[in-house]
Amino acid sequence: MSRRVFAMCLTAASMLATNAFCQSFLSQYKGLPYRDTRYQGGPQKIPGRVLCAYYDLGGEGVAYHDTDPQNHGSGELNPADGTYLNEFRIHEGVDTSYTKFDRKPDSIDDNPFDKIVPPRDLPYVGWTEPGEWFNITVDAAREGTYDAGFLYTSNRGGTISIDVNEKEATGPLQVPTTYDPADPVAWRQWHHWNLASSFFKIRLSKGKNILTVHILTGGNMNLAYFDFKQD
Ligand SMILES: [Ca+2]
Ligand SMILES: [Ca+2]
Repeated sequence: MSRRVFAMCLTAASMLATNAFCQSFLSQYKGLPYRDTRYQGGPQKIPGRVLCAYYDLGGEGVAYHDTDPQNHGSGELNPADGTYLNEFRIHEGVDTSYTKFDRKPDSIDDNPFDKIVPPRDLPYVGWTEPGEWFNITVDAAREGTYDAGFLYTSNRGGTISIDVNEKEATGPLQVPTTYDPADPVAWRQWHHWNLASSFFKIRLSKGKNILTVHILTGGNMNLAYFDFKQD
């Protein structure tokens, strides 16, 4: 066998191995696409908007890892009052809240220090710490590379990364800080929303893929959504 043919065989073998690895991960994964009384859309569609707060069902160690089992948003910052938004995923470890408009005396998420005004009543993942992660089952319309915009806040900067089917896909992604010393309200540094366009690109197979969002460094970020479009 010539060296070139041998190299081609090795490449083919490693592609087969990679494919087999993805298939075995997907067949063994116990998490399920998020659903509740309002959202019953199944795996989130790509191209399209993928909400972080709709991370998978399956609990700690399967669908996510969080630093503690409390949800510091639902039921804590947002008191349990029977409403959908205040009790959103209240018994899960991932910490979630939602964008609040028209609040007094200080505006919260519709504030003058937003780089972009986010959608109202949008659930998001907050209270993020290094080492935390969550999975999102998505459904890609076709095989190919997709470009993602990212709606977030980042009080102190930080890095995240994305895996596709348990394989690292992006490496560390620097999240630009949204800290603004001009804001006189200290706690509002957690609410300066920004849209990072073309934040990363990933390659997906047609159909079901599992995205894993890792908080690598920094924390203190609020993660709202990724807008995926075909690259
Ligand atoms: Ca928690
Ligand atoms: Ca957390």
